[in-house]
Amino acid sequence: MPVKKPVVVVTRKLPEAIETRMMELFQARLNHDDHPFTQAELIEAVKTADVLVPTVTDRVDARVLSQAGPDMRLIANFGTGVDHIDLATARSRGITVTSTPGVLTEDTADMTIALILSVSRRVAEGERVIRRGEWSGWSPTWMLGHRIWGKRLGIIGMGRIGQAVAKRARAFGMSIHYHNRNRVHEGIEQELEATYWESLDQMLARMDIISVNCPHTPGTYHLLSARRLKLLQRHAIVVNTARGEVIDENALTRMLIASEIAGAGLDVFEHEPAVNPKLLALDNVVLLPHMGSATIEGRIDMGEKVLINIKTFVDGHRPPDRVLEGLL
Ligand code: 8YV
Repeated sequence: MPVKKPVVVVTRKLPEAIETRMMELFQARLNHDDHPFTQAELIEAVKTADVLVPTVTDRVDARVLSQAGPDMRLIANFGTGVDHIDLATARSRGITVTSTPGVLTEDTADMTIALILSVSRRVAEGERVIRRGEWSGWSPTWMLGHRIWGKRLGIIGMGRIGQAVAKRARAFGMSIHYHNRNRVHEGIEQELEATYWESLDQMLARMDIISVNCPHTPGTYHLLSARRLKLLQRHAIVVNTARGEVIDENALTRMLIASEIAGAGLDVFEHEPAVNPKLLALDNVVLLPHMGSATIEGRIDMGEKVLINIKTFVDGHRPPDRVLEGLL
């Protein structure tokens, strides 16, 4: 007798190859028009499915999870960050949570460097000038940015992505500094010629460029608070490709308006998809709509990871990318 395939609800449209495989392997319910799920749709999904595949646009909170049906055993997140999932409630209900680490490291690091260059060398600003038809010709003292070669880069969060940023930044001639909960292995520090700062405050006060590469957790919420942002030098720039919540966005905006720091490159925001309107008016800011891992190769790799996590789980094995193991 054929075995019943598990019901898998996928909340957003995924690359075609992934969706096809999802249909072959599971009883998959796909989101053909790619609309973001409402809370009601999420509740309906966890009530009826065996597996939920959410993304960063879903708020899988306690209210949703408290209504999970008896078959809901796995949340196979499409993405690395899991701050949109209430892990404590998932744990209490015996639901395993997996993510997709590793496969978006290089793309996100690339985007971090793109933002560092864009802000320092005024790339987006220059492009806007041309599009507005305002370029009247070259001048030796016009549109001057800052050289990144020889600058100090302070990386907050020296995990996979932080290290990938450091490797690239070395090639661009920056010196590497970092703050992390734990000091990284000596060999890695040596390879990156990286300086560890136990005190984030001390590091912030001395850097030219800050890159946020840590996850958003209760411990990193507003890690760059108004007080800490004040420690930055006036010529410093801040780049964030991690999560908006790690920076007090209002405080950052106030400081940019007052020229208390020189610029910012933001791929993520505190209240996505809303962006503080005051940021839109600033020329010294480059804003991207959460595109850090947005490559077709990356999305397919993420999808493959989701498939592997689900398949191993439903086959009775421990999925490779467990964030949380349902212990019930
Ligand atoms: C993803 C991300 O695109 O993986 C993450 O944590 O921030 C993004 O790059 C998104 O989360 C997909 O859910």
